[in-house]
Parts: sequence; structure tokens; C-alpha cells
Amino acid sequence: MKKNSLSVTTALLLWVLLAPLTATFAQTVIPANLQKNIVVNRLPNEMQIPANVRSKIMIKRIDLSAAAINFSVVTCKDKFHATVKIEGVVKNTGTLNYTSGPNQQVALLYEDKGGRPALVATRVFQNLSPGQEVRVSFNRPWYKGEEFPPKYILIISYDPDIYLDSNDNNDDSNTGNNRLERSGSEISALPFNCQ
Ligand SMILES: [Ca+2]
Ligand SMILES: [Ca+2]
Repeated sequence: MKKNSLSVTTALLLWVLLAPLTATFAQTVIPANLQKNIVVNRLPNEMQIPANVRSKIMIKRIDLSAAAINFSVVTCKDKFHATVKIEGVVKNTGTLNYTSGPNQQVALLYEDKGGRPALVATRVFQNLSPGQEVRVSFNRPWYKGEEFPPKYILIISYDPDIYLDSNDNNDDSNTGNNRLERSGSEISALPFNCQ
């Protein structure tokens, strides 16, 4: 009995020590073929459509967009302290199905503290029908008294070879809407209604 409770304690202790590491790792998984575009402490460069395929891509008008960044209160401690959820929404805003390989596109959520971006969550996805969405999120403690709250940046990142992979159903025709920003000051403006 004593041995059992000891091993349970050990397992619990290990879980407490390792869970945050596992959680951080699980939140920011990036497929190998996407890694050369993505750095955890710098925003990736905007994707460019190669000139020789541009006219063909414009005909189909496949388009995924960084559609929204949502802020919500998960639990609150008092009027100034809460755990909040920051959620990015990627949406197929085109009129055709987006069909692709399993590791060719990822939604990235960055937290930027005064020009120091950090990748805080990722979501690898694959196919999206028109109007369909995929979400990437993370939770963090929030204090309203923070003078300069971070901003959040949602980015859709693609396989560097996405326009050259012989599949024109994953060729985003509008690279100008693949990034969205929202200031964390809007989180501080939310009511923290605690019981
Ligand atoms: Ca797009
Ligand atoms: Ca392609």
C-alpha cells in the first residue's frame, strides 16, 4: 500500500514537472517541411506567388484567410486577474474546396511583446471546404494592470513548395490576408466578472 502511494506520488510529481513542457511542445508542433519558413522568435516572411504561375492561380481564386482573433475569459480570480483564451480563426474564404497534403499548411499564433514575437500555438490542418474554419488557441494568465499588453498575430504559413507541388487546389490566390493582428489591450477591456 505504501509502495503504491509512493509510486503514485512519484508519477504525480513527474506529471507536474513534465506536463508544462509537454503542453508547450504539443502546442507548437511544426511539420519538418514547414520549418525552414518558421522561427519561434521571428515572424515568417510573407509568401510570394511565383510570377510564372500567378495568372493560373488567379483563375481558381483559392483563398484561406486569417479571419479573426478572439479573446475570452476562461476563469477569473478578481476584477483584474483572469485566465484568458486567445484564439485565432483561419477560414476558407474562397468558393472552392482547399485540398492539400497533410503537413503543407499550419496556423501560427504569435505573442508580440514590443517587437519580441514568440510563437505560442500552432495548428496543422489539411483540407477546408468553403466557409470551413480551423482554430488555434492558447490560454494564459492576464493582469489588467499591465501597462503595455502584448499584441497577437495570426499567420497562415504554407509549405515553401506549395505553388510547385502539382496540386493547384492548395494555391492561395491572395497572400495579403494571411496575417491578422489584434492588440491585447482589448483583453484588458473585457469585463472580468468574478463571483
Ligand atoms: Ca489568403
Ligand atoms: Ca500547389
